[in-house]
Amino acid sequence: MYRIMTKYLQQVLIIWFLIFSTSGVFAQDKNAGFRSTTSKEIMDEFMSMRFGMFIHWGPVTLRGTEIGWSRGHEVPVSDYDNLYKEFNPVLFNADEWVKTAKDAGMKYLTITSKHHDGFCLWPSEHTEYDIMASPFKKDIVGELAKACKKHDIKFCMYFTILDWHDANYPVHNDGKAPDPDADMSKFIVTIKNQLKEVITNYDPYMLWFDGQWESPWTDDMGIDLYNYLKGLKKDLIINNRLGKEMTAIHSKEVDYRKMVGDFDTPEQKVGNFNLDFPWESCITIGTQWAWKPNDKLKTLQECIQTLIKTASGNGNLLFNVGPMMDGRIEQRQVDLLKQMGDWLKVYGESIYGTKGGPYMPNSIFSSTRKDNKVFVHLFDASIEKLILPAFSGVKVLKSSLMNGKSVQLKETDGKYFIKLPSQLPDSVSNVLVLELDKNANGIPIIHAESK
Ligand code: JFZ
Repeated sequence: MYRIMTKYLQQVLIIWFLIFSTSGVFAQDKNAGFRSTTSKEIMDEFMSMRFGMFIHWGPVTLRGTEIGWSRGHEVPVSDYDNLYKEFNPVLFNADEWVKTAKDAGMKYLTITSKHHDGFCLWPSEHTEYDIMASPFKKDIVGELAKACKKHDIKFCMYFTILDWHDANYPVHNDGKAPDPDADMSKFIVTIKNQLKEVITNYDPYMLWFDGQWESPWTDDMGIDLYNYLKGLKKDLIINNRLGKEMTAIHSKEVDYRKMVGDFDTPEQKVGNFNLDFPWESCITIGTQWAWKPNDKLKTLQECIQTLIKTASGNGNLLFNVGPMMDGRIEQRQVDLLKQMGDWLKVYGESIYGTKGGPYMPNSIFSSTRKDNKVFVHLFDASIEKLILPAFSGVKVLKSSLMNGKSVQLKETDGKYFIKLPSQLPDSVSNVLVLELDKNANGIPIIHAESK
C-alpha cells in the first residue's frame, strides 16, 4: 500500500513538474524572456565587415580628460557642465572623418551621440542640453550619417543608458546614494523618445548601448527597450549593453544565454575565440577614449595585429579615435589609420569576410579562413620555420606568402614543416596562405603550440 502510494505520488510529482517547468514557474534563467530577433543574415553581414571606427567626442575635449568619467573628478561638475558653451569645433568636417575611416579600410563608424555626461551631439527635441545650445549649432550626428551614406560606410550610434546629468536618472557618479527624487520611469520615456528620434532621423545600422551596469537599470528594462527598438526598425543591430551580462573589461566567463542584445562587447582587449556568438572588441588607438593631448599611441604593428587577432578569434574590431576640440582628428592618428588601410589593401582578403581558426591564436601566429584558404598570420618577421599540426582529411594544394613567393611545405607525421624565406615581404605583419582541396570552414579547431 505504502509502495503504491509513493509510486502514485511520484507520478503526480512528475506530471506537476512537466506542466510547471514548461510554463516558466521553474525557469531559472532570469532572461528567459529575451530572444534576439536579428536574423543570421544580418549578423553575418555585420561580422563580415570586421573593422569599424569608434569615435568618442564632445565638449570635454576642451579639457583633454576622459569623456563622462572626468566629470566631478579631474574636472569640477560646474566647469564640465558649462563646457558646451565654448564647444565650437569649426574645423569639423564629416566627410574628412568618414574618409579617414574609409582609407583605414574600416566599413562602419560608431559615434558617441550621447555619453555619460548627457550632452547630445544632435539637436534633440527632448533635451536642452544638446549641440544647438553650443556656439557650433550644427547637427554633428546628422552630418556624419549623411557622409557615411555618401561614402558607403555603415552608420552606427553609441548611446549611453546612464546619464549622470539628467535629474531623473538616480545616480550621478558622485559617490552618493541613488537620488529619491529621481524618476526612472520618466527617464525611460525620455530615452525612448530620443531613440525614436534618432532612428527616424538618422536610420542607424547599429546601436551601441553602454552604461547599463548601474543599479537603476534592470535586464527587464533592457529587454523592453530591445523589443521597442526592433519594433521601430526590424533589422537594427543592437549590442549587448542593454543587459547586465557582458564581457567588457572583465575577464570572467560570460553566459551568452543571459545576454540582452545581438553581440558581445569585450573592451580594451581582444575577445575570446568564439565561432557561435558574435562579438566586437572596442579598443583605443591611444590610452583614452576621448582626445588626450600628447597621448601615447599604439605602434603600427600593434594596431594591425590587434585587428588580425580579433579576426582570428572570429570577432570585429571597433577601433577608437578621439577627435580634437577644433573638430579634426590628430594627423598622427590619421597617418596611423592610413597605414592600416595600406596594409589592408594588400592583405584584406585574409581579414574581411573570413572566419576565425582553424588554429587557435597563440603568441607566434593566428589564423583566419575563407572558402578553400587558410591564412596563417605570422606575428614576427624574423620567423624562419614553422611547424603546424596538419589538417586531417584535407590536402594542401599550394602554400605561399601573400604578396610574396610560394614556400616549401612538407607533411610528415601529421605535421606541416614550413620553411620561410629569410626576408619576409612585409615589414609589419605577414600572411602565409594554405590553399586546400576543400572548404576550410569544415576543419575542426586545432590547438597549436607556439613553436
Ligand atoms: C564604457 C564607458 O564608460 C567608456 O567611457 C567608453 O565609452 C567605453 C567604450 O565603454 O567603459 C566602461 C564599461 C564598463 C565599465 C567601465 C568602463 N565597468 O564595468 O566598470
